[in-house]
Amino acid sequence: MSRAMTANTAERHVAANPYSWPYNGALRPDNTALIVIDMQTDFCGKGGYVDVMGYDLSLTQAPIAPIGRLLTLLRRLGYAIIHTREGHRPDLSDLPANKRWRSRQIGKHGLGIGDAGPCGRILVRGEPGWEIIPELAPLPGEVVIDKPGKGSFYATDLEMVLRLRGIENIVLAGITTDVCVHTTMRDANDRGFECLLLSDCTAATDPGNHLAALKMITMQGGVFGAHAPSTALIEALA
Ligand code: C5J
Repeated sequence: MSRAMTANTAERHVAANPYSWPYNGALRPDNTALIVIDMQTDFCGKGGYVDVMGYDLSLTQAPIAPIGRLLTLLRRLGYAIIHTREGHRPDLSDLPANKRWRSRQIGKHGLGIGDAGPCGRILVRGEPGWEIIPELAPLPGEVVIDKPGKGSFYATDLEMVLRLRGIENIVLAGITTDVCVHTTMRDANDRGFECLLLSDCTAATDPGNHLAALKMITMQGGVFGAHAPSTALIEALA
């Protein structure tokens, strides 16, 4: 068999928008990681931050089941799984004053980040609301990145973890599409990672924002990468 034929048979592509992802067909467990972003009670659980702000919880809960199915498959196939949690130190020394002020401008009770809510202090590390929901809890050995900002690279060691594992491709899941997921995708793209955002494994607190975030990805030939439903990824891995 020629070298070209060997390379072709090893290629895998996901039917994604706006191109078959990854661009080079090099989709393997040793070079690809799934990052599950901020599936915390504060963003999708009763009494958490999103609930306190008055948004429709069913929106951010919708990705739970598809992410669960994907985790089962990718764990079995040996893909790297990384989880993130947005949150701040209990003394709030890493919480910018403007972030706290803005977080208190919405919702009936004026509660914001750092304040005591139904699930403990909102987005504070160690509090019940800050925990990843039990359905999607990390398994022992899976990396968990604690981040004080929206992007998963800012003030974390995520890039070091990815580089040390030889990761080239990043599959993005989690909430919210238009905030932490998009920021992470953009930052990963700038660092040279090949990114795929899973449209049914992500959600926003506004359905229009979710769709807009997907559309943005498709501009300029895939300006930040590509997006696809998780079924397309599952099919490519079959
Ligand atoms: C937000 C996030 N929306 N995980 N965080 O504040 O998207």
